[in-house]
Amino acid sequence: MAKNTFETRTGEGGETHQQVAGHDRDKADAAHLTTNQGIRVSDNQNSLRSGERGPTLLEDFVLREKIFHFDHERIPERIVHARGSGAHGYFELFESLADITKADLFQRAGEKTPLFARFSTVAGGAGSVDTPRDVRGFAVKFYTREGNWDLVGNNIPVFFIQDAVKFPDLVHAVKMESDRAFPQAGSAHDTFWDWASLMPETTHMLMWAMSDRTIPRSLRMMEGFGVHTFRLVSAKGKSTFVKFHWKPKLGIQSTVWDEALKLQAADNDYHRRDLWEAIATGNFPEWELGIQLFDQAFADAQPYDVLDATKLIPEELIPVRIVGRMVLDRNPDNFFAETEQVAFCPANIVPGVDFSNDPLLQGRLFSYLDTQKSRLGTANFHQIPINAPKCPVMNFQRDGQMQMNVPKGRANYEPNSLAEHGEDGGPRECPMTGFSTSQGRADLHEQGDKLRARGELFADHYSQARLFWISQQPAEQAHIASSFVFELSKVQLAQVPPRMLANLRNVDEDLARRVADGLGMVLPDKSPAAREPFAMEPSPALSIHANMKALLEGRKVGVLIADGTDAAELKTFVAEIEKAGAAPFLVSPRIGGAKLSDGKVMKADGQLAGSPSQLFDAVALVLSNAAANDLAKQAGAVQWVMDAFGHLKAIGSNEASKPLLDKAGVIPDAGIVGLAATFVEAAAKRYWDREPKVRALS
Ligand code: HDD
Repeated sequence: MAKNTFETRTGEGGETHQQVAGHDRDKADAAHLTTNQGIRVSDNQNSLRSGERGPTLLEDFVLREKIFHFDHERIPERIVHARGSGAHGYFELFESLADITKADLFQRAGEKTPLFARFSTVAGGAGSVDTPRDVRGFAVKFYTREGNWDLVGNNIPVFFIQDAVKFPDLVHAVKMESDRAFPQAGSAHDTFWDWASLMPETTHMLMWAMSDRTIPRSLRMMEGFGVHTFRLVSAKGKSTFVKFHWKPKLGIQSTVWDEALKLQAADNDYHRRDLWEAIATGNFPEWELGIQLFDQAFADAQPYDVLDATKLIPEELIPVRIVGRMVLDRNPDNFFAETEQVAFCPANIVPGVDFSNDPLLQGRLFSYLDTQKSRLGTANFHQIPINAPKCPVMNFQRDGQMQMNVPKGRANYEPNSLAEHGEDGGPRECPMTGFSTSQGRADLHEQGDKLRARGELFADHYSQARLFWISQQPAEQAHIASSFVFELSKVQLAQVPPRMLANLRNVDEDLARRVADGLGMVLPDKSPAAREPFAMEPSPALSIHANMKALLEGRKVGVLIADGTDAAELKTFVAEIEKAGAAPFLVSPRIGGAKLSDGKVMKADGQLAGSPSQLFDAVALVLSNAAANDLAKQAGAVQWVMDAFGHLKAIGSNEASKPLLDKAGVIPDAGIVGLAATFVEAAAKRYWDREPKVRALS
C-alpha cells in the first residue's frame, strides 16, 4: 500500500547527497572526485581545449558545471543580522514545568532537547566585523519532539520600536546610508540619529545601545532575552504570561570602547573565533534559561504595558526563575549549510507556548517566513537539514522548487475517503494534542473596533529609560554618556544632536548636560513628553558591574616572553593560569619562540605584532631584564602594555620586566600585580577605578 507520510531528513542518519549519488558503489569510491551527476572526473587541473594552446571547448561539461555551481554559491544575506556565528548543543530541563505549560520539552526534569543557536550583529553585512557597537541577536532553535520552537531574541531585553510597521524605517536608518553605502556596521551616522531622535519610543533601547551591553567581550558572556511577553499554556488550558531570559554561566563581560575599536583591527572574527575555540577545546559555553512568570492581575497593575516591547519587568519585581540550561557542545560541520541556512522564525512555536498581542511580535510572525523564502529561494527550505524538525512531518503540502522529499500515494487533499477503500488517506488533524491558540482574556486588550492606535501606556517613553540610567554604577553611566557623545559627534546634520539632547532631558538632566558638555553644545529646551514619566525604584539587576562574576574561567591571558625568560618562573605561572580555568597565550617577538633561561626554545602562540593585548582579558610580562630593556625601545611592545593598562586589565609582571612597565606609563594600582597567585585573583576583574586616570569621560 502506498504510504502518504514521509520522514524528514535530519542530517543525522538521513541519507546524504553523497550516499545517494554513490549508492551502488564500493565504499572505496568515496575518494573519487565526481561531477554532481556522479560522473568520475579524470582531470581537475586542466579544462578541455582544442590543442595545448588552443581555445577552451564549450563541450567541457566538467568545467561548465564547476564554474556554474561556483557562480551561484552566494545567496542573499539576511537583511538584518547578516553576520552571525552558530553552534549545536542541547537544552537540559532542571525541573518539570508541567503545571505551567504542556510544552513537551518542559515536562521531564533532566531531559535534553537538541538545539542550534546563532548569535549575530544586526547592522553590518555578512563580511563585516564582530565588534562594532551593536545589539547582538540571540536565536535558539529547539528541535523538540513536538516540532521546532524558535526563541528569536537579542542580548537586550527591550527593542527600538513598539510596532512592526516601523521596522523597515529603523533598519533603513541604521544600515549604511543608501546613496553612499557607508558607514558599515554601526549606528554612528546621520540617518540613524535623525530617525531615532524623531522617535521618542527608541529612547529606552538607545540607553541600552549606548551602554557596554553592545560591546560584549564574548558571545559566551552576554545575556539573552526573548524580549516580548509570551504565554505558557498548561494542559488544563491555563495561560500564564512569561518573559524568557538566558543567563551566561561565565557572567556578563564587556569590553571598553577603545578596546572594541582596536579589536576591529586586531581580529575581524574575534567573537566567531572565540566561540569556535571554546567549543573546540571542550570549554562548552553555557547559559541558564530563566523565566519571569506573571498573571493578568499583575499585568493590569503595572504602570506600563506588558505588551510594549520597549518595556521590561524589573527582576526585583518578578524574580527570574531558573528552569534549565543550554550547553553548546558542537561546532557546525559546514558554515554555509548550517549557520547561513538556518532560518529562525518567532512563529515557530509548539503546543504549550503561545504569542501575546504585542504588536511588534505580531508583525514578526509574518516577516521571518517571508524573508526566508526570498533568502533561501524555495518554499521548501524547512527541508534543509538544519531547519528540518527532528520529528515526523506529515501534511498535504506538495511540490514547489527544490522539493527534496518524495511523498507517496494519491492523497494530497483532505478530507478524503481513500482509507475506506484500502489506500493511505494521509494524516488527520489532532484536536487533543495539536497546537491550539489559548483562549480567554489573557491579554490586556479586548477585541474592539478596527483601529490604527496603540494602548495608552505605550506613550510613556521615558520612565524605563530613566530606570536603566539610575540602575547603572558611576563607571557605567560615564560609558553611556560618552557613547552618546561619540555617536552624536559623528552626526553632521546640525538639527539632530539638539533634538536628541532635548529628548535626553526627559531621561535625566545630568545625563543630558554631560552629553551636551561632551559635544560642546548648549543644552536645548526639554522636548515635550507624550506622557510624563513616573518614578521607578532602581533595578540593580540591570547593571553589568553590579553583577559581574570575578572569574578567570573561560578567559584568555596574554603572556609576553622573549629570549632569556626564566623557564621555571614561566612554567609555574602558566600552570597557575591553567588551574584557574583560563587559557594562557604565549606572545613573543618571534613566532618561532623564545630561548628560555634553560637553553630550550619555547614556541610562541602568537607573534607580538599580530597579537595585540586587546585580544586578552589580562596580560603578564615574564621577561629577563635585558629583554625588558630591549622591548622598552620597541613601540609595539610598549603599546601592548599601554593598551592593557588603558583597557583596565590586570597586568602581572616580574621585577625584571619593570623597564617595559615604566616606559608604558603604568601607574601602580590594585590591578598591577606580581606573577604569584595574586595574579589569578587580580586577573579575574577589570579596574574601573583606573579609568579616570587614562581617559576623559563625559
Ligand atoms: Fe528580527 C532576523 C531578533 C524584531 C524581521 N531578528 C532576526 C534575527 C534575530 C532577530 C536574532 C537573526 C536570526 C538568525 O540568526 O538567523 N528581531 C529580533 C528581535 C526583535 C526583532 C529580538 C524584537 C524584539 N525583526 C523584528 C521585527 C521584524 C524583524 C519587528 C519585522 C517586522 N528579523 C527580521 C527579518 C530577519 C530577522 C528581516 C532577517 C533575516 C531573517 O529574519 O531570517 O525577517
